Amino acid sequence: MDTAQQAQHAARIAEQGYTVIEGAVSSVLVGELRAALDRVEREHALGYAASRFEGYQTVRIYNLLAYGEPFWQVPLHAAVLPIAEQVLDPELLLSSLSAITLGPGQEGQPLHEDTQQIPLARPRPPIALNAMWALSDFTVANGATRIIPGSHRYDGPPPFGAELPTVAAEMPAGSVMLFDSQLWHAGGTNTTAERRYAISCYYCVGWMRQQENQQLGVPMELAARMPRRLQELMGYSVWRGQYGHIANRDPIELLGRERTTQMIWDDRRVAALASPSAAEP
Ligand SMILES: O=C(O)CCC(=O)C(=O)O
Repeated sequence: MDTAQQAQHAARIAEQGYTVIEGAVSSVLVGELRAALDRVEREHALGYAASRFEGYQTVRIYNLLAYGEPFWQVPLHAAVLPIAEQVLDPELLLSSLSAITLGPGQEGQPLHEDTQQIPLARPRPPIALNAMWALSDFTVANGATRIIPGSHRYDGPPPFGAELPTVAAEMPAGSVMLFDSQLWHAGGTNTTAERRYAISCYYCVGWMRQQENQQLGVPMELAARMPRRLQELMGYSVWRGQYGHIANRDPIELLGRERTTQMIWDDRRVAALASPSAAEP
């Protein structure tokens, strides 16, 4: 995807709260991810979730990075990450990576938005972006995500349990729907005999606390084997040269890598904070 197409997707997210990238993911990767989800579910004897929100007929697998390849490819995907960087922040973080497998009979989820606990007035610039990876065809019948286009501009989240007209985000397997966390949405109802496979790859701005604590949730030996950009997205990084530091060091050094970040206390950076023109070389 070229930069003009990326900009078009970013503009659509700003206007309507979401965009769909069809054909973003190869059928090979879709197949690998589905097989890996089935394997993890089997090996860890995972069952249905235990709350209405998560879905009594839904298997949720959290902390997916801890299960190794091929999940590592998801947050880094070239068709998606540059758009998220553009919409949110070049120094964005992965907030969570989880699978949402809707089983037959799963009822519709309550409408919500993904940052409704955050105590900031709405509408606001995007602070989190959900990339919903369709690993099955998403159809009305199997519970395609329901959305209310434009609702990212509303001044609050939906009242709990509200029944409102929604649109089904139907898309072929291999598509990714990117939406501003403020968009009102919900998982649909699965009336088919098949499972609806999806991965939610949820990014946030670099200054925000991540939903999943990946630095503790993913063993450090495993994290050390990941590509550097993924390590940074997990939180082995420092935002604007300050947030996330350990005694003025970049946590990426814990994984045996050299830091490239210029820390805030470097004289030139401090001068730039006081007076931006002072930072000119
Ligand atoms: O499964 C879906 O389509 C949406 C799920 C969702 O929005 C959530 O669990 O927060």
